[in-house]
Amino acid sequence: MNKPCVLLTGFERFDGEPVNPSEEIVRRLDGKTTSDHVIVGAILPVAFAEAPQVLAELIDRHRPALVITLGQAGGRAELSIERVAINLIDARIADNADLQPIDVEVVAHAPPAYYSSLPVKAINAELAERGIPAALSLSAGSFVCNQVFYWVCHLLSNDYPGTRGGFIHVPWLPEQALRHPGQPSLPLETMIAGVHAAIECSLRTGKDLHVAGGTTH
Ligand code: PCA
Repeated sequence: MNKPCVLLTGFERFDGEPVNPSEEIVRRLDGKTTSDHVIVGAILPVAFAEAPQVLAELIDRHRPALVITLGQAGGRAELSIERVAINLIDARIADNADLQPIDVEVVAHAPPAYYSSLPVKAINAELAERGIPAALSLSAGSFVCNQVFYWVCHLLSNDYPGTRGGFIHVPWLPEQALRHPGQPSLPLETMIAGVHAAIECSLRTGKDLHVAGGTTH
């Protein structure tokens, strides 16, 4: 029998960047086995019209036990474990297909938001223990990453209720940050170790930790 799989997605480059760190991480982890699961890596287009379709096909084809989607969040200093996907698209820039939707829903007649079904606090604690910069985040923005995060939650809760999924934003790579003076970055190896640890933690953890992780502002 085939091993169960983890679907790990990244995004292609966008916004004039020479690379997308999420793509680099996925390429390096694709095909690896962890906790008796095979990691299936895939790269999504930074395109509102196509990304949800590509994602839905991947989930339908692979029937993963876990879905972790990654994207670049330039300017953030840590791996950002996203908690909330919102049913809103408000694109600050055009996507790679030159679309710039403003104030439209991700999915019409669907809930305003979903929570990640990953054990976000356990992941955050695990990364802290390993010395990998990580933080919980309450917003994945209102661009293609939030759209894909929302679709992951929407598809899994409606069609695959036994499958957990969520989104992790990753900082720029050091070579990207050189073009953005004063901005933070993380080495690729650190991010790969962090995403790998997040996968293992998600497969191993049942109920998430009950520890404070909120913010006051
Ligand atoms: N980051 C963008 C879209 C693709 C990516 O890697 C975002 O945060 O929406």
